[in-house]
Amino acid sequence: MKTAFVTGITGQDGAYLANLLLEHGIRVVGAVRRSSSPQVGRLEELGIAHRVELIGCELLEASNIRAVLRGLRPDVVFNLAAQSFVGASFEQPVYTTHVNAIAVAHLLEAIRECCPETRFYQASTSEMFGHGHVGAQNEDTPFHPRSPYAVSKLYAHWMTVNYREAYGLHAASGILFNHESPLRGREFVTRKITHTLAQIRAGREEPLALGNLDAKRDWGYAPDFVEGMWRMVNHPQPETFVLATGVCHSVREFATLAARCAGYDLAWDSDEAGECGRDRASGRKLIVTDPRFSRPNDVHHLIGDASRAKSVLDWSATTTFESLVERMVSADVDRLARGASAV
Ligand code: NAP
Ligand code: F7E
Repeated sequence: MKTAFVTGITGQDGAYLANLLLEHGIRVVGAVRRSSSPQVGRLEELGIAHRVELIGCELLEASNIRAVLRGLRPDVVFNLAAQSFVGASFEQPVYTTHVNAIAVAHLLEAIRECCPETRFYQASTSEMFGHGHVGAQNEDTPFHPRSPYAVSKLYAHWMTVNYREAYGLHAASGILFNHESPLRGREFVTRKITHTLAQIRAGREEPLALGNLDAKRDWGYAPDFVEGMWRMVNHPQPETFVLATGVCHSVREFATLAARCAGYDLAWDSDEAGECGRDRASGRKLIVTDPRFSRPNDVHHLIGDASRAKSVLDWSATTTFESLVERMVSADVDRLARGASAV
């Protein structure tokens, strides 16, 4: 492979994937949407902003995608761009559908027409499984999406499978469980917790407000997961793979451990305002619950079974939950100490 075209390059996975591709000696061209100043903070934090070529490409504009692919003829397209926040998809279901679903149809059509040899990776998600499953979810688990985000991603997943089956495109779909890192967006619960606790440690008085503390997720480390994407596009057959750690924890457990890493021993109790987490030493309320951060529908429990990725791709997650939380807290504490702006 010589040239990779990556949509969503400015996001968490886009930055780590670009880094990995560059390490493999691949030319990385990233799609950015129209803006007077693209968000290159993550690429800068990894020290690769100057090595990545950015190109304007509007994913809702079929002619724009075709023109870019015709000019570039990439060996592989990684479609990572998305309105990726599940909570926002309840407020903006149609916009989410356009970006996460319709744009994928445009991309697949453009590849079929302009460069059918190009390999394609679609960023699918464990959210497609939704709820109601006993045991861990794998490639054979039925889908039951519980948000406009999950529904839009399910459309894109099936389109990817269809273009593989109908036209023989090398179109892979990675069903990835939650993966986090110091470059995770600050609205997602893990980073919201680590960033806010670091701020509290540095003097913030306002407590951290969270929604559903009982939700459980299978949280892995993003750099492990982009390695899995790379292996999928290099696998001779285009297939669907689940990537996960196989271990799950609740939001409450994540927050408790993150607080410990930030120097607080949390005790949970409830008062008239709801459940809260207090620092045992001072009695100070560090975490409160706020219904504004709950969703009309939540997915309560997700845990993945990545044994197929292990046996076919020799992929497995290498970073433990404890090490992930520790890394995220120390990165946020360190950024604040240095006065660096948070990505
Ligand atoms: P992220 O940090 O939210 O990044 C999303 C990327 O999509 C950003 O580069 C963003 O560009 C771009 N984007 C958003 N709306 C767009 C639009 N209308 N047009 C063009 N680009 C747009 O997401 P991530 O965590 O890296 O996830 C990457 C992909 O994997 C997403 O498709 C996500 O749905 C999927 N996924 C993520 C996880 C996870 O746990 N992280 C798990 C499963 C699947 P701007 O910088 O311009 O906003
Ligand atoms: O929520 C609960 C929330 O927003 C995790 C995206 O990358 O992973 C991500 O989706 C859980 C949910 O991630 C707050 O209700 C409690 O149950 O961090 P999240 P997500 O919804 O799992 C999947 C795999 C993707 O594909 C998505 O693109 O935490 N929760 N309190 C909260 N969540 C947020 N954001 N904020 C809270 O205050």
